[in-house]
Amino acid sequence: MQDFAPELLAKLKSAKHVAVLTGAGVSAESGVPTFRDAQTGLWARFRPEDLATPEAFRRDPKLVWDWYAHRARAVGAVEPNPGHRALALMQDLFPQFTLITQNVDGLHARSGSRAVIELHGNILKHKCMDCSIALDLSSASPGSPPPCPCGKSSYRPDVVWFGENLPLAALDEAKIAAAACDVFFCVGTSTVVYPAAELPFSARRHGAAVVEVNRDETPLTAEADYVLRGASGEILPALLDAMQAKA
Ligand code: BJW
Repeated sequence: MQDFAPELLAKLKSAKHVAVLTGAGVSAESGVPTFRDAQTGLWARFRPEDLATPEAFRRDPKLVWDWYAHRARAVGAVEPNPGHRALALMQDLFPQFTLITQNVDGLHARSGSRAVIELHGNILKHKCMDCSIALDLSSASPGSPPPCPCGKSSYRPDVVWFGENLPLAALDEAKIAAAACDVFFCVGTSTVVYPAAELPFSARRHGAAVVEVNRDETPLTAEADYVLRGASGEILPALLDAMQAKA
């Protein structure tokens, strides 16, 4: 069994509120590509300016729609991994537990996590580019994006692109959790995309112990109270076991 710092286990045992921020790394072991990993990340193969900005969608809606339709299909074909499942089990171990994700893949909810705060939207949902009305599409087919009944624009994936504001209620809830929690986990994120990247630093300023779970170093590493180096699909289940062994 992996060794965890006894002080970390003691903090978790007495914690009233645990908050977790996840990023693409938590879904990597399910087969969902990350964004910034050097060989396999999406941004190693595609330019975000061409695909993940409102300007890109206005310039070439079909290209962007097809790219997201392809990714949505791929997400539908994978399963949550042991990291997702450990987080779903953790939610019942604390009086308050807040799961905040930057991921758009819906895998936390599929593994049983409740009330997931999705900061960057959900790739399986769609809304109008102009009036923001939600569209119920069971799956997006490649082709041109369907027109919205408002007549002003077409549907788009309900994700947050660069230069766009995050959903206000979700961001507020995440900020409140970061300021109020006793322990803040940052799992599988490069911690470079704002405003999500600010949350662990805010948690630390408000007195939380910050735990980073990541295969690699990030801008948070030097500031984290505990660094658990490795794959989240291995570390989180091991941590859960260690917490339950201590209980
Ligand atoms: C593992 C692992 C394993 C791998 N186990 N670990 C302040 C300063 C500077 C810039 C800005 C700022 N404020 C705003 C900005 C601009 C911009 C920004 O942050 N840019 C920076 C990149 C420089 N932010 C925005 O535009 C945001 N909007 C905003 O702030 O609005 C107000 C505003 C507007 C205009 C100007 C200023 C302010 C919106 C950001 C939207 C991000 N959207 C995306 C795409 C979503 C849709 C889609 O899926 O296509 O969100 S980009 C992409 O990055 C995606 C992710 O959610 C996000 C974060 O990536 P994540 O999850 O961290 O993935 P990776 O790949 O980066 O990292 C994976 C990590 O996992 C690595 O560390 C690996 O080591 C690790 N790992 N396997 C454990 N098995």
